[in-house]
Amino acid sequence: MAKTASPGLDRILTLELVRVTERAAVAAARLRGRGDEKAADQVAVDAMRSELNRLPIRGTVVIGEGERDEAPMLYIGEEVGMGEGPEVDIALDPLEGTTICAKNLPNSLAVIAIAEKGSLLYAPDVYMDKIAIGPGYPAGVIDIDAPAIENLENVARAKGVSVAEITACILDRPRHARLIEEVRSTGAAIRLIGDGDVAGVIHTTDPEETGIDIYLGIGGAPEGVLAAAALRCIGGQMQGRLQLNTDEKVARAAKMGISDPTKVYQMEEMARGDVLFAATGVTDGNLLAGVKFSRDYIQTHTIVMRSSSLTVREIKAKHQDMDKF
Ligand code: VTB
Repeated sequence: MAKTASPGLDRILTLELVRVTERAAVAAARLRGRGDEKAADQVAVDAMRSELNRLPIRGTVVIGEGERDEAPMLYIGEEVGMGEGPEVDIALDPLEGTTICAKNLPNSLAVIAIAEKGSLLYAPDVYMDKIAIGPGYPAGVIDIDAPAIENLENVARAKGVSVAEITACILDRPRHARLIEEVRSTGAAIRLIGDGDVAGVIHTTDPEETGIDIYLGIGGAPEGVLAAAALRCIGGQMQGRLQLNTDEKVARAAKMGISDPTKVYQMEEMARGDVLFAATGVTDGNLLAGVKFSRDYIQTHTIVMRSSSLTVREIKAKHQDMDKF
């Protein structure tokens, strides 16, 4: 009988990913609000790694905790998984928003994306300029090279509202002073976030729920690839440009195969082919609830999705085998 194999990654992996981010999120959540970013990150890394190593994959971390010499675990190039099964690229951030978690503020997440080998942008840990919107817009509404005013006007027009009804999400950083001024001059509103721009980009996919229409500004490049992977699965548009503003950064990027330091990457160039993405809330957020600890169980809230089918699942899980966490 003919096999009805689905193209791309084995879809069974989709649900397996949930366990990976759930476990990292629970570990980090135990350290919410303790003011210790490093400790929260470390427990999330340990938990994610041990769960990843139970997956039937031959995985390579391509976006991880850092270069091999600066990250003892989940470093870029580390091989994870059981060592059998498909060869995959992995982008991960066991605790996206370490400071948010340490302060117990909204929207810290445990996130992971898996793609076929060679399908994710091998981005160095530098900054990336980003622009993103959610699904439902015609192609070409955003352009990273256009002034923010133009992008906001185009998004408002396509949405059928005035610019004053648009909200942009921007990282609260001194480097964004001019951008913030420009956006405000249009009458648009801004959600200034302290950290967590993976969540910021994902939030553009559900403006009614999150109040965010567009993501703008400069954040981490690894977070850019993770956000692009997520948008590939929900739909939306995103562009990114690495900020390779020193010779040293240009050289580092070149080592990772990036020959044009000023290239604008489209979402599909940052995460190609079949992509799986999962995120579990660590602290409460606009789209995902944080981990809840009660006497008899631990509750987690995860979003898990796959680009080839554009299926988005939300999984609320009650874990009663608490000693395992
Ligand atoms: C953002 C944010 C992350 O890094 O990417 C940011 O989303 C960029 O770096 O949560 P700066 O903090 O230097 O601006 C994080 O804050 C941490 O990785």
